[in-house]
Amino acid sequence: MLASDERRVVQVARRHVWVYEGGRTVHRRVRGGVDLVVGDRVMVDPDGAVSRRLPRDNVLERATPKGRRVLAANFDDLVVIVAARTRDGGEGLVARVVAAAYRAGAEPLILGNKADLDADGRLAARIERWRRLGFEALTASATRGEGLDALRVRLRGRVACLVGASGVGKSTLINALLPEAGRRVGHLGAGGRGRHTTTLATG
Ligand SMILES: Nc1nc2c(ncn2[C@@H]2O[C@H](COP(=O)(O)OP(=O)(O)OP(=O)(O)O)[C@@H](O)[C@H]2O)c(=O)[nH]1
Ligand SMILES: [Mg+2]
Repeated sequence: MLASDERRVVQVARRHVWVYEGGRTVHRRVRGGVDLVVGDRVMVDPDGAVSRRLPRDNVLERATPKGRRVLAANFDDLVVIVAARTRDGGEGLVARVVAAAYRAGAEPLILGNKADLDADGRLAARIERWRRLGFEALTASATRGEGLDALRVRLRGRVACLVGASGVGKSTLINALLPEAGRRVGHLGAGGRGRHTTTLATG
């Protein structure tokens, strides 16, 4: 929950942010020295500028040659998306994101998308393997709408951070889950080479 003068950052670009307030996304300037990521809770001054970041409950970090970089903050669920017939980072990426979720004190959720392309059952077998290991893992088809009801129920009222390789269907999923997503979703290019992107959705 946010206090009345608190806002949630859904998108960041240098000294500008977009914050979710009153049911829509509003552009705000950021005062110098305030470093923001998607998910940050901020205070807005009477003149409309963002002047202060509230303490972060948790963060998603990425190791870079220059040290650790914060990618997102204040999320309940960290969802790692893989997909049938897609270069998706494999089980190594899933394991890294699950570990990051535990570090952040967030719930990891593994989502196998493009189930409609899974004629050979490879995706289903991967998801089943994670389930047998005790992890929460679901399958879906963002384009066909399969599995989305379960996902909606699971994420309702929570803040989810979606992570996955380019092309696994993050944007398609968000658009299917939150048709009004333009107002509630921030996208963040998270890889040095843009290989992964991070999306934060507030439900
Ligand atoms: N067959 C099938 N195609 C899908 C599904 N979900 C997404 N796609 C397709 O996969 C492609 C990539 O989807 P995006 O939603 O753009 O993927 P993304 O993860 O947002 O990719 P980046 O923004 O590059 O990180 C698009 O052509 C989608 O239509 C699905 O469930 N089934
Ligand atoms: Mg996308």
